[in-house]
This record gives sequence, C-alpha cells and structure tokens, in this order.
Amino acid sequence: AQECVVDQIPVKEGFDKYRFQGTWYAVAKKDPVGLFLLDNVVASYKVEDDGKMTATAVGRVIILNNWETCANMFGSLEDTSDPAKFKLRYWGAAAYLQSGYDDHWIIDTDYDNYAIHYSCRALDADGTCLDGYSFIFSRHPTGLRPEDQKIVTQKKQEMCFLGKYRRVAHNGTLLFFSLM
Ligand code: AZE
Repeated sequence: AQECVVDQIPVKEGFDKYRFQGTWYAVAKKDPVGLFLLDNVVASYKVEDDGKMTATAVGRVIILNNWETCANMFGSLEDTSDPAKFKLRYWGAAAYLQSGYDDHWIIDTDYDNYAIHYSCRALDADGTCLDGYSFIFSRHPTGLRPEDQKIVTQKKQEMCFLGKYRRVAHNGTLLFFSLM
C-alpha cells in the first residue's frame, strides 16, 4: 500500500555532496508535464566555500514557436534535514528560459559512475507523484556501465517511474550552439 508514496521512496543514505561534485551526463530522463530539457543534458555540481551546493545544467530546448536553443541553467540547492534531499531553486541565463523551485533528491549514487535524481512537483491525494521528473546521470559521456544498469532499473521501480524514461542523446548539438 505504501508503494509509490513519494515520502516513502528511499534516498541515498549519508549522501556526501562533496563527492558528488563535478560533471554528470544525463543518459536517461523521465519528463514532467510541460516544457523540459530535450537532450544533450549535462549538469555540473559544486560545493561553495560556505558549504552550499550549486549546480549548472545545459541542454537543448524548444521554446515558443519551435525555436530551438541551448538552455543555460543555474541552480542553488538548499539543504534539508535529509542530506540526500535538497530544494533546488533554478533559473535560466536568459529570461525566456524556465525558473522554478523543485525538490532535488539523490535516490542513489556511487559518486564515480552513476547517479539517480528524482523530483516530484505535484502530489496526488494518496501521496503518490502526480507530476515529476528524473534524470539518470553518468560520469561517462558514453553511458552507464552494464553493472550499474541493474541498480538503475531497480531504483526506477522504487520511484514508480519504470518504463517512463527516454534516452538522452549526446550528439554535439551544444558544441554547435556554443560556437554561434
Ligand atoms: C538539473 C541539475 C541541477 C541544475 C538544474 C537542473 C534542472 C534544470 C531544469 C531546466 C529546465 C529548463 C527549461 C527551459 C525552457 C536537475 C538538471 C538547474 C529543470 C524547461
């Protein structure tokens, strides 16, 4: 009965934000309702001198009338009582990009290869997630190692997002935008 209740979803125990720092390549994503990062999504995390975590993310988006662009996003992560659960305040480098305030949970990570991110934006009356998104991250631009895939599948199930992910392609699109 407790299955899929957001509050019951296990997160990484003793999450170490220092070890999480650096570059992560999105290899798969579960989309929320509405606009979202399409592909070529790369996130970078840092712990500032005051101990607060910040992050940047880039990705391809299509906004307005099918206008394709590179989303340059910034975020600051507020600590909560659980070290793996943050509140992410985010905004875009340009005003036409999205801004918001979302949950940012690390469900699991080994810090060196894979990470599983989860964010529920809206709860249903029964405590399950009505609208949420999730990224599967890899330290390697080439994707997940086979030994990590098993863990990721298990965790997708625990998040009740199994079968809802799409692969995130990395094809150099953003290199093109950065040269424009
Ligand atoms: C995340 C990694 C940590 C930093 C940030 C992230 C989220 C970014 C978005 C961006 C949406 C942009 C849109 C633009 C039109 C979790 C990837 C900031 C949710 C839809």
